[in-house]
Amino acid sequence: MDQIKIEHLEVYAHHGVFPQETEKGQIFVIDAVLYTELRAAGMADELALSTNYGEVCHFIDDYLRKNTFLLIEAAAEHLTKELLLHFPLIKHLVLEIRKPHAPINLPFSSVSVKIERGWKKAYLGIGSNLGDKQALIEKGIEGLKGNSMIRDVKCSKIITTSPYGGVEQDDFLNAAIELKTLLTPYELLSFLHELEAEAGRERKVHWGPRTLDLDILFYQDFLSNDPALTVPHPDMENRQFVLEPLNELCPWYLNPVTGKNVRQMYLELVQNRDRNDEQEDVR
Ligand code: A4P
Ligand code: MG
Repeated sequence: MDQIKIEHLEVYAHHGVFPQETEKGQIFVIDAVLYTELRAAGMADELALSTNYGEVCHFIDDYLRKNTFLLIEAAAEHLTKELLLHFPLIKHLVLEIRKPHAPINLPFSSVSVKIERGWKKAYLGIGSNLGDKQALIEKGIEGLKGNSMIRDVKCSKIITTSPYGGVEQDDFLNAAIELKTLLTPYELLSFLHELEAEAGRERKVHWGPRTLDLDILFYQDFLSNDPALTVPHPDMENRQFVLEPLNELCPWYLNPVTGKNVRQMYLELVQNRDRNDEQEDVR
């Protein structure tokens, strides 16, 4: 992806673990690489289509002078988050904060931290089969949209589905959601649990009735087989209530584990179901 680079920006600020560092202050040196699309701005010769590097430099200077952190790790973490929230065309960035006058009492040229952060695309499944299902799903989606660390939320059609998994229960409403987020996979999961709790979710029966269920189906290129967070969702290939709405949002999205795209998984599931129905009819 295209880049805008900022090199050796000097900021006089007050970060550090020692009292003299926060009282007296010192020079910090910042390098940043901003990943963004520059084609449109380049073709039109139009600043409004790009990110103004002057504004970014002043934003960094202002933020690091007005806030005080013990660690440059914290300064970098918070600053990258604020930059990604404030400048919408920056997709991800690499930021290095150097401290050439750190109180080490040994000869050295600089110490630094360097981090890379950015917006990640994720797909969720959402479902409800208890209470005012439609209102609960809509409230869940509003909850996602209300989190500043989540943006570009798109929802598929909401469909009615028969219960899957063998528990006798009411029909579900299901949908799939696409979003971009600055939350890590585990932070996203914990936010989804908050939304489920707000919807009055009680965990009584495994695969049983629920006011709101939010599952992470895919999260960028993240792979995990941790039982607390398994991604991609391991049973998605068998679930029409997941694949049908997901197929509406991202038919060509590849499951990184099986190499199959969503459309292929969906068609195979429907074909198997039809074949089984025909065999049942013959018997
Ligand atoms: N967990 C692990 N991986 C994930 C992930 N990718 N996303 C853990 C979200 N959570 C994940 O989930 C149990 C634990 O799974 C969580 O603590 C989390 O850390 P839960 O929501 O508490 O319990 P559950 O929902 O009863 O179990 P499970 O296995 O998550 O069930 P599913 O997969 O959510 O399926 N039929 C229709 N038609 N429509 C439905 O929506 N849903 C289910 C439940 C059954 N049948 C259905 C539907
Ligand atoms: Mg669940």
